[in-house]
Amino acid sequence: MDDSLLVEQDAGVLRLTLNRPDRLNALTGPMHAALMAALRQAQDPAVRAVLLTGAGRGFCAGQDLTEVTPDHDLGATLEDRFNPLIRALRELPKPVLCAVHGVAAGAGANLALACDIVVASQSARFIQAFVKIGLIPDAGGTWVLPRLVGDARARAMAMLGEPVGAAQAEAWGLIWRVVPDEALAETAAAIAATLAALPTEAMRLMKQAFAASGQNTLDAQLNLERDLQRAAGRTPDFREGVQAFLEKRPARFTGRPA
Ligand code: T3D
Repeated sequence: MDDSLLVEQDAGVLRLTLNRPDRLNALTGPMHAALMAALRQAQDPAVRAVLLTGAGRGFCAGQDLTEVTPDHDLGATLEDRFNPLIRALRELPKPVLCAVHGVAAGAGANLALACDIVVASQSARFIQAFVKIGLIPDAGGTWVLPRLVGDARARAMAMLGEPVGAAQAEAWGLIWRVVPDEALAETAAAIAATLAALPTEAMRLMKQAFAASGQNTLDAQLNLERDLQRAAGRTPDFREGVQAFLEKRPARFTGRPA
């Protein structure tokens, strides 16, 4: 049995662990298929958050280069594997947390950056390694990098392919938070548990709003927020949130849609 992706579901969290540690979790065809199947599993209402992580000493070294033969059509790999994966992560109606330790290189870095929240250990590093093998950033890299860190840093990261350490990544806004190496697993599990207990429907609507904000004018975005907030206001979690506030108690969100 192929165990290159470990999938565990517990207490509302679907935990996905890239599991080819001897290859720094470089991504293969079977791993892509397993990731897509897991993201379909994540549509289950019992899943309220996804945690993506890697086994061994690093998060992910991108595409497995041993699969790349001289007659290989790179565009086809993107079309068939990476692009659907990045879209599935972005469009998943649940929050996706990525915990990065060690190296996140090439499409491995951009896989992490496609997630909603990225937490990294102090010794983690992000490398747009593509240029080292004559490629351009893919898996959404040329889209997400300028938006996260600005054009100047995005271009230098892509063109020089130098590692960006976790502290720098946090300071630049590439990722959410850096934690000590020994605290990563615990912190990631705690954030995932928190996400799984929050109003899932509100997070689905937030993801929709953020996805549209890149193209929208302020005016259009205000209209979209109006519509999405109207939908959020119809959920049981909104009613519970207000009720809990008035009763001065913690809210018990169910994640159920309206
Ligand atoms: O069609 C398409 O495929 C298009 C899609 C492209 C998407 C991409 O992701 S392109 C970019 C692919 N990734 C890279 O170019 C990164 C290659 N790896 C490295 O540069 C280095 O491994 C790292 C900087 C990531 C880490 O360096 P280090 O010194 O910590 O580890 P290492 O010794 O290089 O790697 C450990 C093992 O993993 C090693 O195997 P060995 O010698 O112990 O048998 C190494 O060959 C293997 N490995 C690392 N990265 C990959 C890999 N094997 C296959 N593919 C890899 N990407």
